[in-house]
Amino acid sequence: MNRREFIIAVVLCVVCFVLLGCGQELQTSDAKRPNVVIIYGDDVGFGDVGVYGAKMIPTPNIDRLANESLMFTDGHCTAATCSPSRFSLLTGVHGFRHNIRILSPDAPLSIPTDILTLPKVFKKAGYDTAVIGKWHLGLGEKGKKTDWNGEVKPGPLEVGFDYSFLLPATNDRVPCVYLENYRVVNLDPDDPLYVGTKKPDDPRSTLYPDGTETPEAMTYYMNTHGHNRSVINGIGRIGYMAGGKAALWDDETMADEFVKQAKKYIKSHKDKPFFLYFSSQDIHVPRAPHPRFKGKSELGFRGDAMVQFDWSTGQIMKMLAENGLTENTIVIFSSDNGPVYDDGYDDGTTVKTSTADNDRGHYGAGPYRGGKYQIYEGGTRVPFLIRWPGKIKPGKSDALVSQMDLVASFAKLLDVELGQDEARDSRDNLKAFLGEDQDGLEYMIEEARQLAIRKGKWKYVAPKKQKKAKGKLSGELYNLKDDIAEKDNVIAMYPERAAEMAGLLDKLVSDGRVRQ
Ligand code: NG6
Ligand code: CA
Repeated sequence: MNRREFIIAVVLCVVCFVLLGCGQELQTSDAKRPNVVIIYGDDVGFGDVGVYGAKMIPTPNIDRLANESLMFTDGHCTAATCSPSRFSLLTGVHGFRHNIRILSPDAPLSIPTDILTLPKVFKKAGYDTAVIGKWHLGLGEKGKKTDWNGEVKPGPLEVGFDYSFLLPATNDRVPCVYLENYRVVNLDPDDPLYVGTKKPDDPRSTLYPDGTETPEAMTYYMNTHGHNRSVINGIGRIGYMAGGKAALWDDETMADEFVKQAKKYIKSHKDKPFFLYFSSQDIHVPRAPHPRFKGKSELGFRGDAMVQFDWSTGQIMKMLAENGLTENTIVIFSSDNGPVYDDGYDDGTTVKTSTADNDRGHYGAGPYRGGKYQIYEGGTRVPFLIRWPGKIKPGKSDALVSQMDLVASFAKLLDVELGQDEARDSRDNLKAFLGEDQDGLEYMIEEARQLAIRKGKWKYVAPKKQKKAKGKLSGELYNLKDDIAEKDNVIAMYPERAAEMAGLLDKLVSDGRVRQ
């Protein structure tokens, strides 16, 4: 080899070395960036899943997922109703700080577009992000009428998602159409869509029966108190809608539609890290499972909808496997709030969520008190599973964990820096999520129409409005270690403990942040 050849050989070696090195670095950073899929149920209670105690609803797919997951027994959504709960899941900020209540059908986008969100954390780490399913966080600009016939925005795409395929509000609210990114799917411009709380009168649009005037239009099943405005597909809904006939969803194939969309998304993103927030409408009212699930539980529509949700979960797991993504995907399974009985729809559900008045042997909230809307454990303690093959050892964890902390914990996992004022109620609880810490949070706020705080074995429930009569503290105090069903309010026995808990809650509220 002459000198020139020698130099070329050395240069080639260096180039190869650098290229190989870079390749390796890319590989390691990709391995450090697992896909993340959140499979989210609507109103699925702690006791609605087989592994958590359900006997009358078969959930083989979720049970299989649970056997491969870390299964939390004290895992919480952030509030006992949907909009505040999802707001916090996606922002890491308590709903009460932004006055988030259950949103109306035509509510504007509730998440400020200039704050950090869970999908934005993923975007910062180079992920592609998508939401498929229920949204219920509002769409459109505050103070402006949303143009359902044009571009519906701002929405998910303004808060960090690259793609969205939505059920805009809830399945018991208008509009009963799907929204893909900014557009209503299959909308006929000659049949303009109206969405609102007042009766529509545009003569160009299809009108739907008003259930308060023509209850006989509600042929699917009868419904009452506020659910009987626009009757669509034989089911009364909250709010008024006109037009959009060609775009109407079919309630019985909604699960199939979301699964189909998720399948498409996973397949087309299998070569790049992605975050998919798969948000099922099951098992929220009106429960209208596909006929193939009818009678598959012993509990009527509610149980059958849960069987359908179990099927959806199984389909997602299958899609991941078929695309070779099982190993490098974190799957989180949970729910947005605790269980509820018929919620205004006469759907024959005979299951009550309170442990006191159950009459068929199914406990939607498992051994816990209350359910959806309520401050007791049944309101926010929900099924919570995390699977990450090879990284998270399957088993059970009693650590206290909250969906609130996913923002900060994923930021930690993905080396994304959190500003001091970003996601300020979200704490890094990664070790508990990975099964490396058996205790989890030292304390945690629970949110319903009132607030509560958990710390160790104690739970203090603040009254809806703090009444400090003659210096005496009101509210409730429970010792969850001895009394998981919150039957005995022991505030009179432990006034100092209650005062300490109330003080901590007050401080966290007035500080405007939970993360220190
Ligand atoms: C309530 C509805 C209920 C449900 C809930 C929202 C009535 C009487 N009840 O106001 O049916 O839609 O809002 O549920 O209108 S959630 O899971 O999205 O929070
Ligand atoms: Ca819900």
